[in-house]
Amino acid sequence: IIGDPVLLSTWNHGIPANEKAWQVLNETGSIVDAVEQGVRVIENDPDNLSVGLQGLPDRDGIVTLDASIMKGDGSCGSVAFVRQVKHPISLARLVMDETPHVMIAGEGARKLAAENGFELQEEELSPRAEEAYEKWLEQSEYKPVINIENHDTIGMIGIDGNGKMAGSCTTSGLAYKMHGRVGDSPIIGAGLYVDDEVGAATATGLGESIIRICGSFLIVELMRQGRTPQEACEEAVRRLISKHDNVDDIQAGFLALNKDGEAGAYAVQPGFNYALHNRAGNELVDSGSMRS
Ligand code: SD4
Repeated sequence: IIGDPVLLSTWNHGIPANEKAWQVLNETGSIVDAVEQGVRVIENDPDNLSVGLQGLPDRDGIVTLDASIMKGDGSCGSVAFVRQVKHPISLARLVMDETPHVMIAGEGARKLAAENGFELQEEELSPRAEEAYEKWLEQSEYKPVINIENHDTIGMIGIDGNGKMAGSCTTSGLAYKMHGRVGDSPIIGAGLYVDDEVGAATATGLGESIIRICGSFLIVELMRQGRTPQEACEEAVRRLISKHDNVDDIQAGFLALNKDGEAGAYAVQPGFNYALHNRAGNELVDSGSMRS
């Protein structure tokens, strides 16, 4: 035994996701099963407007999902711009475990799901998404509102008691995005990165800003060079801000966990929180931010 298990998940819904993941880790001993099953709870949550098929649609009124999963040995899988698949995280797992590829997108991902017995849903907006979309159509203006429209992607990273790490990330992406837009969540190194030798990181917020700096990979590499998880997250936020003329309308938040089970978190704007589960319990923590 190297240490105690730790799970970190983005936002309030990190609490139920961690709860499930902790239970799965206890039952199966598998950290990758834990992070997959944990975020599935949120993919199933009818109230979540940023994860799963009940999420907000793109500007054409279509819900398209992105997800990724990674193990600390470097294995990874992801799906992007996929329609109708209820559990994209499990499809990402299938890409990792059963195909020679890392990333499958669009119609190919939906076909892969259908061929492997995944539940596909009729394309229909959830009542809450429908209502929000109708309202958006009145102006059809794309102005992301930080911490409201772009809130609630779930990213989870964890370590088991033997030093094995894994992470997962799943989202319906930015509300009212252009059809075909892919965010950071399914891009290995942007929305998620895990390396057993060092640690893990995941991201939430404006995907475009996270992709620019390879946010999650950057954080893991900074930890490799000796930064604490907290220092690494703060440096990533600094880097992100330095690549934009103006971050007034940009929110992005990062979570990091090192192989000693130490956690860190930081965001551009106030309002980012996460759930941390260890042997002591499962609690919500407010992250610090560069802006006040
Ligand atoms: C994206 N990063 O598609 C996602 C959105 C998000 O909380 O994190 N929402 O850009």
